[in-house]
Amino acid sequence: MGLLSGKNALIFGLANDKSIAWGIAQAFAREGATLGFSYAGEMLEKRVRPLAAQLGVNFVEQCDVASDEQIAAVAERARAHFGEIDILVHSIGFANKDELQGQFYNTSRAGFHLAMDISVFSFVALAKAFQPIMRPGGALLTLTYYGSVKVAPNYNMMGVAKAALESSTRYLARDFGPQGIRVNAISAGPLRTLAAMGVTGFREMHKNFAEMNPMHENISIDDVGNAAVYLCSNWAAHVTGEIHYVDSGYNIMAAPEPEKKGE
Ligand code: NAD
Ligand code: 0WE
Repeated sequence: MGLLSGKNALIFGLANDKSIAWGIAQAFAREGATLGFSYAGEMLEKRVRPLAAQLGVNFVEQCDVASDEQIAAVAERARAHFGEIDILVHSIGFANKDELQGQFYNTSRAGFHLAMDISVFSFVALAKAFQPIMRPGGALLTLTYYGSVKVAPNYNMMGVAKAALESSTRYLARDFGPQGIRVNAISAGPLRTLAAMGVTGFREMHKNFAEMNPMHENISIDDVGNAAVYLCSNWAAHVTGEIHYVDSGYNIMAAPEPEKKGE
């Protein structure tokens, strides 16, 4: 018996085998969940289909979360296919590249709106669309980053969006509490995913992260997957509205270790 046996889980944000969504999908499959995937656009279909086949997933639907119609359509298809859903994972974030470098004050009105729409409102909109088919005892989960709390150079607009996402997690937890549905977020350390590639200074940030954290180790998408299993399982009953760090303890440190003599 897996920790998620008998549960239907829908995962949004699968792009390729480096995606955090893929780490979560593999861990959920191992724990006996029945899975469904949703991906952003046609360009990704050729990557997502083979991954779905690998785990025997036969619900694979396109949904651009910028569209109310596509969100309504995927919820309707999920109802027809699964009847009810126990777990919904939101692993989606996007800002224009221009908003992820230089001065934060240069963020454009349109860029601000886009990042908030795709990275924050989409979680609220999915929660609303799936609310009628969420089973009591179920869970919603999203992915965030520490740049919401402290300034991460160049993360800029996404930091502001993640702060709003974390707050949305708490407000949704209040809304869904009476229905017996929990809402949480995982704040993951830096991972070499598609969304991190081409980001100014990412390599160095990844290296500094390992040097700064108490465990001196980077994290993996499997680490995030295993934490997601816990948060979405019955073992986390009554854990809701939480921001759960999977970051080798990076967020607890106020200063790096002093250099030892001879180093
Ligand atoms: P990823 O590129 O694999 O995943 C991001 C996903 O967002 C992609 O699948 C992309 O298709 C999807 N997406 C973008 N616009 C969309 C739209 N309009 N409609 C539907 N889907 C859309 O990268 P990832 O690192 O796995 O990112 C997943 C989540 O994890 C994001 O919220 C990201 O902010 C967060 N996160 C990432 C890191 C990291 O270092 N990589 C750390 C902490 C949190
Ligand atoms: O949340 C993220 C990724 C966010 C992201 C990345 C991109 C790059 C490509 C959102 N939108 C886009 N749009 C693109 O066109 N992370 C936590 C990873 C990340 O991104 C950074 C980071 C880290 C860490 C951007 C700047 C600085 C640090």
